[in-house]
Amino acid sequence: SSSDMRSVLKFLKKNRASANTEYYGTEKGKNVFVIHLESFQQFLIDYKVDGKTVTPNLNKFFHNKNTLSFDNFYNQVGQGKTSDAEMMLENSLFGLSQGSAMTTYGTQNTFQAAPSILDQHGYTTAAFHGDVPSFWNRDNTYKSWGYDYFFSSSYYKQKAEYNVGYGMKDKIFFDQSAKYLQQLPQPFYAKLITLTNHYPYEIGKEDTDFPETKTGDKTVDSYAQTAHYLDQSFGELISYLKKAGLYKNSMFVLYGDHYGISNNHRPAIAKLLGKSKITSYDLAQFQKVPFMIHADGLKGGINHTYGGEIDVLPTLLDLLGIKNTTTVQFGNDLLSKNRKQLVAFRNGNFVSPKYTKVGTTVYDTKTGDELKLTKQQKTEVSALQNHVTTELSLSDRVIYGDLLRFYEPDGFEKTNKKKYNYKLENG
Ligand code: GP9
Ligand code: MN
Repeated sequence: SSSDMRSVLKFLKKNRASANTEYYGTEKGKNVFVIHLESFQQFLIDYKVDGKTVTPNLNKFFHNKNTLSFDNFYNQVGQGKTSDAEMMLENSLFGLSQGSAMTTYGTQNTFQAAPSILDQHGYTTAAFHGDVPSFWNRDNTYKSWGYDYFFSSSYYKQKAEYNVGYGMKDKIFFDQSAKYLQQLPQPFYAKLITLTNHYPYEIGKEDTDFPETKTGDKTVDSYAQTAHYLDQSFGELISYLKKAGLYKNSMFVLYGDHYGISNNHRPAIAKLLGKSKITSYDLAQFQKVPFMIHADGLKGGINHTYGGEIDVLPTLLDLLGIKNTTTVQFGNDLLSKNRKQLVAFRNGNFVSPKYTKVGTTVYDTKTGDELKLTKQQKTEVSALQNHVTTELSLSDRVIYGDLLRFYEPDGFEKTNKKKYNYKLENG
């Protein structure tokens, strides 16, 4: 009801971190590229297999002086995997504790999503993905989010050898996306969702000369190969964009959506990380994914703030100088100096700079040691737990109750889903 909406707004207002004046609006008016690195984990950055670098292009990006690189950034997805990541990134709402919010609520609900917000600030918005449009109910959800365009598999020239796994190979996908990107009116917001680095990490001999890892776990060992392929694809995309004159006037946002190697592979994870055994603490830390923002002239560096996917939207809007204090967002600007550094996982576990909580066990985040809590520590941990539980349940209420239909903030117009049609006119 609308009174539920009031409790949500009260919570958000109390917890809102202020923007960092050093960064606010510095990227105003630039094109925005959001590059979704499928199943890509942070440990791959600067990682080597048999002395060979897995991701040379992404590493270079990570260490570039104009890239803000976050090294304590966690994925927060649940069962909705990619779709949960998309929900968090573009709405700053959590996925649900079960299933996928895009699938169940994407068609009907009212949203205050990134594409709608940016559209109202003069942006053209487009999503690109080399799979069928119905996967994760994207075709309907993107209308609710206000995407002007959705380029899915039928927009791309197809050949049998262009596909592997779920859809188009990333190199072919980026190559063909480049020609659409060049035609988009600027400024634009373009999200490109890659696919090749997806379980079961299939890749043909013709597409890789990179060595497998040697954990002996079949589902794990080709992961570095598809990650390497994704890295090469990214390198190619950047060179297309430079050629097309789209590089300098754009802000690039790169993120890994979720883990590639699940918790069922502890012995293999131990081998990859060079550890003798893997604890629940290690598995929680293994949920780190890359988050990088690059733009010409941006003051970059490696940033150690603790955050996650829920925090992306306010961060981007602040960089673009777009007011976002009235729209509903559960995250907080990663560049803010007074943000609460607390990362909620969908199951209620969490990580803060001091504590990593998994089930009922609490670890010291710095050392990984299991803690026997003092009275003082107990109080701190339960305050954090309380915050996590509250934000997850309030976000759930927004989605279950479609609460955003009751709230029209200043400076934001309700999305008109009927305006959008992603069907190709002639087949
Ligand atoms: C398919 C894709 C995969 O279109 O985005 O989603 P995932 O299995 O990673 O959730
Ligand atoms: Mn995914």
